[in-house]
Amino acid sequence: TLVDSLNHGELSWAVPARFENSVLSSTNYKRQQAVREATRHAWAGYKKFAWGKDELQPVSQSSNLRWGDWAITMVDSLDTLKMMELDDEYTEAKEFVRTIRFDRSPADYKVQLFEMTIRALGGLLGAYELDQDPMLLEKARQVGDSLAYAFDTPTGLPTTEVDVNRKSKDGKTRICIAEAGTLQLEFKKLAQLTGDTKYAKYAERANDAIEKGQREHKGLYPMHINADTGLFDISTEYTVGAMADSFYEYLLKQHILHNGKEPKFMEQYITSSEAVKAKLVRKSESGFTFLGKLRGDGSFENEMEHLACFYPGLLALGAQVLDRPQDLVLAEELARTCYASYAMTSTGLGPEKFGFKTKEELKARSQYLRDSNPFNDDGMGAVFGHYILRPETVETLFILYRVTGDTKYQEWGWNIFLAIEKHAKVEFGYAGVSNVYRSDSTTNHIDAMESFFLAETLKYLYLLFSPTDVISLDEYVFNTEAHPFRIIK
Ligand code: DMJ
Repeated sequence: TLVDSLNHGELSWAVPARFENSVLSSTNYKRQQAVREATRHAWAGYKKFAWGKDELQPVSQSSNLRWGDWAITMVDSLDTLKMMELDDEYTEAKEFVRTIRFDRSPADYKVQLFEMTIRALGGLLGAYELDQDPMLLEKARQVGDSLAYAFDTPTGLPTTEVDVNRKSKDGKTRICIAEAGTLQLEFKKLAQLTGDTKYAKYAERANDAIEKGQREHKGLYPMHINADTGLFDISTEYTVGAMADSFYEYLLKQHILHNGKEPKFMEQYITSSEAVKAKLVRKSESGFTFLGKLRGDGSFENEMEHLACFYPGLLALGAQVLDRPQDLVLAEELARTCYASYAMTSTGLGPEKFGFKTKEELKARSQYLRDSNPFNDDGMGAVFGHYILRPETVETLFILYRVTGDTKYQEWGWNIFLAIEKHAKVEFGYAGVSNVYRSDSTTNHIDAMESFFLAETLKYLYLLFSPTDVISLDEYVFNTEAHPFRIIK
């Protein structure tokens, strides 16, 4: 295979002239190209069995319309294809996107505001930033207009869904904070690029409503808020994992997007990161620093979600932008833990959720639990053992590499890429893995290739091996789906 050849040094891509004087070594160039080949393979599977549909189902070699029939894998992949100079693939994708009407849902589904903001609106804006084709911005505006019905609430916080065909909000008004706080980058960028301030107002009203909500812990936000009343549901949990994650991310990233011109976001980010450090960071008995969950009853869960592995990258970015060296120390410790969650398994892939046990707890476990749920000598083991091609750990490795220049992050990323090639690659595309401890079977696949695999996982891996001026962090900020937005200077 390609990767075997690479490991044995058999492939001899010539390093192109434009990279000759860069810090890109030939090893990095080969690795970067291997990721590009993987992207081509994922795309070819999508093209063959899911062209124009939302997602490829690579095991059954079929497709789905899970997101409302907006060809979401294609829209989410545009800037990845562009960045990797997969020109034929990019051109054919763009021609198809030109035909999509984002003012309706052909499948007549209610579309999810959060997902379509980060994937569809974010994807079109990211591609527009790299390409400047007005068609892409027009499509982004169409998505923005369709999603905007969700903001028709007394507080300006959105509902969870939109009925695009009936032009109305839909779904629940008890929303999670990730839904409330992961639209600001996209709608503000749309406002800047179109010159239409109404889009920025949607973002600001949602920000204001969150700020007004009463909270128990300074800097930490309960998981749910009510879009009708603006009240937080204070009985819920506190986490930087599922349902909360990108809310925290966008505090810092709004500050970056505006090039530091809106200091309130910096203050909110600093307050939140201090609270996260005080309340959610713990160290395991064997010395692994991790991010757990504070439950409503005040107890603490010694488990970390794969999703929370974006947080070390966020801390590293904040450390650089806001000159907070202590945050970088913590970011590196947490990144080591996230990487260890991959390295501990027999596939080299990281589980959806992992946890820590003390020596005492390990001893007390029954034989059944020991067999079915392995924990290693460090007391670390999977809680949910599947891997669905998620990006957060490689995202963190990419940012840490850019911030520190430490090549260990490239080595870790390469090991993860090799594990993906070995265990997630199928004949047409890539599939999730149902048990990261099972390396022996071909029946170990989940029949889904999520669009974030192309949008994020492969993109961050590619950038990890690229020269640092390819999508420089001085010029761009990534939305939570890895779409690059130019910093507004
Ligand atoms: C992506 O859609 C985004 O990264 C989001 O912030 C979290 N979930 C997935 C990837 O795991």
